[in-house]
Amino acid sequence: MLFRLLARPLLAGLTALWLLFGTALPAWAEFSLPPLPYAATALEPAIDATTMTIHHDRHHGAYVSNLNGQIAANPALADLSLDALQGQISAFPLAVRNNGGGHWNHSQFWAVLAPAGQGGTPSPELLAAINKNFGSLEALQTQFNQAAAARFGSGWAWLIRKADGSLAITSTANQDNPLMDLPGIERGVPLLGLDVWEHAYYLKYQNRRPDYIKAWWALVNWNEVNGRWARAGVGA
Ligand code: MN3
Repeated sequence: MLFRLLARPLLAGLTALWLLFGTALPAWAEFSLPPLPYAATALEPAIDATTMTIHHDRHHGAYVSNLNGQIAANPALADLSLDALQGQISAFPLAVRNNGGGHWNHSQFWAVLAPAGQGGTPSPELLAAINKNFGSLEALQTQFNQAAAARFGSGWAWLIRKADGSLAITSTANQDNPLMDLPGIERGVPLLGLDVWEHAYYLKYQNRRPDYIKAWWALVNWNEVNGRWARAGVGA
């Protein structure tokens, strides 16, 4: 009699727990789209609000949902952070590489930008490294712009900190990035990455990629880049 009295609430309790954890567990492991850290209009006029909204909500949003769509077929994804995934990307199929890279790259892209005049300047430590490796900030920008303009088709230009502590400029195709363990990629910790996919600029600049690159420099969030530089050497 006692068992019969307890059985029903016990079963109900277990069912509730199963509903709670059984459905919540996959959700914890999923990747999520970070909100823009500023209004979509905040980077105007260099980057217009329509481009920002479509780029963030639809393009970045699609990388996140497509990456989550790969978890069932690649359960190891559920145990990896987005950062850790990049360094193990060669173990996964192309869809994970494209969408996992797209998610990482765009998450950094929003973070390294700020409204014009609000991004600060390179820290004395970073500027010393820039001067040592490139001669000047202007020389870095010239080399970066060349890498961004010369990337054929879709991809990214990057300022990276290499394992030996030096700075370098490199570029990657599609949604690859310098963290990926792939042949042909110059590896390092990305400090600043520029999206040169046409979806990043075409509405306003059409085929004038160099004009977009030039305008973009005014939006660089050096405060964020300084932090990435400071953290990149830790434990290296
Ligand atoms: Mn993009």
